[in-house]
Amino acid sequence: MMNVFAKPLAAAILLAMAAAPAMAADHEIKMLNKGSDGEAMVFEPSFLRVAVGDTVTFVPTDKGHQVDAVKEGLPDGAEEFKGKLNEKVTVTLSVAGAYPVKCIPHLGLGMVGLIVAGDGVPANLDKVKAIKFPKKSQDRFVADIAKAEAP
Ligand SMILES: [Cu+2]
Repeated sequence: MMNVFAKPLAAAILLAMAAAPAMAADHEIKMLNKGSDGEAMVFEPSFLRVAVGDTVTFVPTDKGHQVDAVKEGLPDGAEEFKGKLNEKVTVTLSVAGAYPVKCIPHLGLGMVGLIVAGDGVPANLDKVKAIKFPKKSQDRFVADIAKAEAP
């Protein structure tokens, strides 16, 4: 008698566990005057791939930085975000795609980054590639885009 009920119950529990979404993770990106590679004015890491639904926290480890989404490059339907100077900002990446970011005070010094939510080549990558930054930022951004294109 026990087995008649236990088996479907066990199956139901397994199914529920498989269907439950994985716990969303939080990832940290530091805003630094000097990166661990010796480069000045960086998001570290400047490229990051996360799961859709994860959060990313931009930490003002050094003073004088902020983070802005580069809105013209965001995935369709993604929420724009804009941090104040020295503000810690947490963003939920609920839409799959690439999220370009910049630090306004240091845009001329190369302080940009790219976060990809989801697997594969992001659907909005052409939009991201169309963004034009000052040279130092553009050079770093192109390197980040190459990482976004890698599986
Ligand atoms: Cu900065």
